[in-house]
Amino acid sequence: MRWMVVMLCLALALAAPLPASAHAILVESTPAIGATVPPGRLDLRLRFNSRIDRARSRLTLIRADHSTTVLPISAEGTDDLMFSTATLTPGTYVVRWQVLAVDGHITRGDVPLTVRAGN
Ligand SMILES: [Cu+2]
Repeated sequence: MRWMVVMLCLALALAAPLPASAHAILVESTPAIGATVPPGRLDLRLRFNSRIDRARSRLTLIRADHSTTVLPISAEGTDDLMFSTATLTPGTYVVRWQVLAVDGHITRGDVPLTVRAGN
């Protein structure tokens, strides 16, 4: 009986998922990375592979002259999403995301965008 318990524990341990690399990776961006978009209001949507702590995450808009603006992160949607909006004039931009995943790891990355009239 005792042996059975040991075997069962071992089986469960082997079946358990690996100690997750659950830190957040960007899986979808709207607009897409490198996209060209028309000037005006931009609706930004970033989707990650895991839940994130939006209160401790950050979106920063970086302009070609290196000036930056912190973008507001909307509270709508599920915890794996970040929504924001910005009003953009023609030029090149980078949206830099930094997120805290539920596993406590911070990840960051860039979504470069070009804003151009009359695409
Ligand atoms: Cu992690």
